[in-house]
Amino acid sequence: ADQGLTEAQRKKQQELIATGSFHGYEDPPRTRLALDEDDRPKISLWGILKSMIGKDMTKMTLPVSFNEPTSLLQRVAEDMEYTDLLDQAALCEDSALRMVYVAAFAASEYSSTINRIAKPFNPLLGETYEYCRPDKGYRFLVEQVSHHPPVGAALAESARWDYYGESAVKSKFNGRSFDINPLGTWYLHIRPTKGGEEVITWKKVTSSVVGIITGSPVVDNYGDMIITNHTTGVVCKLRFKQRGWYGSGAYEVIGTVTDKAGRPYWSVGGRWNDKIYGRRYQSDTESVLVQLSKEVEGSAADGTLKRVNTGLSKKQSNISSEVTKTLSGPNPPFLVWQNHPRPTAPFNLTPFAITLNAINDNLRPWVAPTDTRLRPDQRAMEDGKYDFAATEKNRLEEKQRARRKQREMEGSVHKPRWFAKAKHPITGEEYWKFTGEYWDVREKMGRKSVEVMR
Ligand code: CLR
Repeated sequence: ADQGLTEAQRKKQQELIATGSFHGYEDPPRTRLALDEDDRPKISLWGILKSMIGKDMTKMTLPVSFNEPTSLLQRVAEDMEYTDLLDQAALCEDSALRMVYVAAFAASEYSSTINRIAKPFNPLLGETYEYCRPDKGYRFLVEQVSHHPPVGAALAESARWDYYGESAVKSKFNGRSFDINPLGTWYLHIRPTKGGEEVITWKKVTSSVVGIITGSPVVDNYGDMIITNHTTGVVCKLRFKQRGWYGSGAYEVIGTVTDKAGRPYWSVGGRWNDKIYGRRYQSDTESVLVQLSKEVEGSAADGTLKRVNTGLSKKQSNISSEVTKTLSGPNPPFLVWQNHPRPTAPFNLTPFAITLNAINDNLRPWVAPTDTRLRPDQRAMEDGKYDFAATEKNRLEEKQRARRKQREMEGSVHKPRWFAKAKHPITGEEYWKFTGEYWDVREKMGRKSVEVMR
């Protein structure tokens, strides 16, 4: 599998394999939950939230039926759904074009928020979550390093890239909308097929639950995202439009990629719930790409690409002259990203999210005792045992409180197990540095368990 890999890429891949990261992941990812349908009681969000104006999420006690059977740590892992884009980014020879794929990746992270009006489980302090995909060639780890405020430290690694950062959110219900402001910086190291490693950073935009009072809540994601390549000076300014009245502008994202001198090279545009296109920069270009994502339909990603490039589409009759002109003109747009299909599923989970909490006899001996997969409350929720989920959730949170009291009495502080604070060599910001131990310890402990358990 390491054919065509550069020296640096091969070295990383060897490291992933040598540390046994993929042990336990022999079975294909899960495709469905035990439950066919979640029969959670439908309670009005406004009915329960109206007494919580001004509160943040950690201070809200909500009935467990407002939860979904994922944890915030697993929601971070959901960023991994479209890592193919990062592999493609590494293949680009030109740093500016590479940015188009990175921008699409940064936007693709929001596609999973569609129809997910539910509260993920708040991770316990010290809780971890690992997720490996031998078929995609990456491993992922996240640890809850602080409880108040809640902070997760994450790192994903693969032959062609590393992705890491801090998942810390400030949330507040202001009476109309429930706003979630991510604080941390996300880092991407790309090892391109040609040229040296490049370091790229960005911060996530605001997520907001709107339409609470009218009884049709939806998640909106909006704001300006600046994606900076610190190595080459390439920048992408990506704007997530805020949803307007009657849903105008919903999901729209547009951006321009500039080089280190500020010259525009590429345009990016589309909708984060559907498709994103790229195109050589032209002054008129971004709104056309958004229009394109609305008018040109297609199913298979490359199928669409072909149709778009030749200007042919099933829905051609509905295509505006503006888009037709773009398709047949110079610098035709190309499809960069397309959302995976979303079949109906319990809790409206995406097919990718369904894979996250799976555990089987192959994996059980390898995961850390702190892994989210072992949380009984979340497992009960996933199986539709909501009352048991609620009592177990209470029990675990009480235990956590007792541990905190104990620490306070002893005057000790919790120390994260797998990450440590450090100053970032490139941005100068404080960040969570992986201490490098997790996978080695996992391999050692896992081997022991396998010996005992089989
Ligand atoms: C958005 C993508 C970011 C990581 C992230 C962090 C917090 C998540 C948010 C995402 C999506 C929306 C979210 C939020 C926490 C709470 C909120 C799940 C995944 C839900 C919709 C709030 C539900 C409201 C309750 C009162 C029921 O990279």
